[in-house]
Amino acid sequence: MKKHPPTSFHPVSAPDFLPLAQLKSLQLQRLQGMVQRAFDNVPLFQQRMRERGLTPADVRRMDDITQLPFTVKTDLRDTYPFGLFASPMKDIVRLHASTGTTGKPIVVAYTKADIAVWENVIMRSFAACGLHAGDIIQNAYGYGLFTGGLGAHYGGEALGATVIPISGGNTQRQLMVMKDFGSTAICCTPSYFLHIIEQAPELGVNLKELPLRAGVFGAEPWTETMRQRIEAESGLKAYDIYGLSEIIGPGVAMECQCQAGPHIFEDWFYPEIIDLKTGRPLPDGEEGELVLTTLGKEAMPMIRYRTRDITTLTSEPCECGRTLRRIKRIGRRSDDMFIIRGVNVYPSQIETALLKVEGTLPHYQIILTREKGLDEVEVLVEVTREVFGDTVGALEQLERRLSQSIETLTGLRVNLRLVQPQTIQRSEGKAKRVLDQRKM
Ligand code: DLL
Repeated sequence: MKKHPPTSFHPVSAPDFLPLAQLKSLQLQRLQGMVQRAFDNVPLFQQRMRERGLTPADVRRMDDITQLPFTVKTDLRDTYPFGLFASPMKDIVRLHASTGTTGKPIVVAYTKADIAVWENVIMRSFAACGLHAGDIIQNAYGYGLFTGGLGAHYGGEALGATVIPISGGNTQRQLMVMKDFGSTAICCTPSYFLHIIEQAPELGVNLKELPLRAGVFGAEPWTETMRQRIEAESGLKAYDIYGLSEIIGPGVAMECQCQAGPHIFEDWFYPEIIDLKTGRPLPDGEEGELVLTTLGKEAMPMIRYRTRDITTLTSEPCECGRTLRRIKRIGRRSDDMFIIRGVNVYPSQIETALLKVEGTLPHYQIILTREKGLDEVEVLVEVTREVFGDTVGALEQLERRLSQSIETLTGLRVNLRLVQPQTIQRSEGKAKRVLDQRKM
């Protein structure tokens, strides 16, 4: 294994260590400004506040946030494209958009000050995992309307690191650049890095011999076992970065070198956890939906945005000394659960079950079909080249072990099919795990 430097401190990280009383008073001051701004400039927000008999003056303490109305994804769609903007276009210097699978994209906007906040949280994200000036960051998040590429880019430069804006895809070139330019860090989705790992030997690259020491992985759910697999096979340390376009993009939360769950940059993004059904706030330590409020966004303030991401917030101290609370890695969204024959299943549970068994990569895809009114679930799993060369008996045995593992974890009997390496389509960005053919 490669040597990793001890936990380092970078001055840009100072706000990560604010004494709690100071952090809380900063949050309140910023929240009050934000609510006023949204009230004055966003008709939908003002209308919802009035319906509740509220004015910005009613936000006196941080707890008052629970009285404020939620914002949901459909609000962005219904006011497409610019209806939630709180700044005139002359002050907006950047637009990004997230497409999603159905309907219109959602559009998000940034003023110069918003871009500065974004740069700040990305610098703090990189610093948190031990990167600094002198590091060479290969940024393989997609550049364009997706927030990943440009988001990570400017924070990397501001930190003084060398950023390679390679964007996603072209794995052969990724590996060549990684080797020839001596990249010390890579930013991409964990599923795409898995693909890089798999291609490396074929292109004569031994990742463990390269200077690469940190992976900044996010934009999609991944599991702890996936982290272990990635680290064992590449020799780098894999860190979880979380974010979403509606709030800013990547950099809402990031793991420190303790790798114990992402710290939320709470001085800019205020987190709450709510009960999925009732919408009531839950105490730290309980699982629910993450709700985020931007505390400094000018162009598009988001008040109590329901992310649909399921997690737990913890205020337990982290060994790194940061006072920022952490979230548990986000393994699922409230809207990616599928129900098969009455059993609720999340793709992350299938991933965990597959990873318990050796011999898979694990590239997998879940296909849902309906035959004569009965739901069926088929799980395609790619096996390694070595395993695929095994006897039919050995493959059947592996198939049985995998479906048993899924059944034990989810209670669901699935049709499991082992497929040859390279059969499941690779994504340069977010992996598409579930193909629901029932709706078609
Ligand atoms: O994915 C921003 C991003 C870019 C984050 C690069 C990290 C790295 P969206 O396209 O708007 O923005 O998708 C946001 O992706 O609500 C989560 O469901 C999921 N997601 C993002 N990061 C993680 C993560 C970007 N670390 C949606 N773990 C979010 C699990 C994640 N899910």
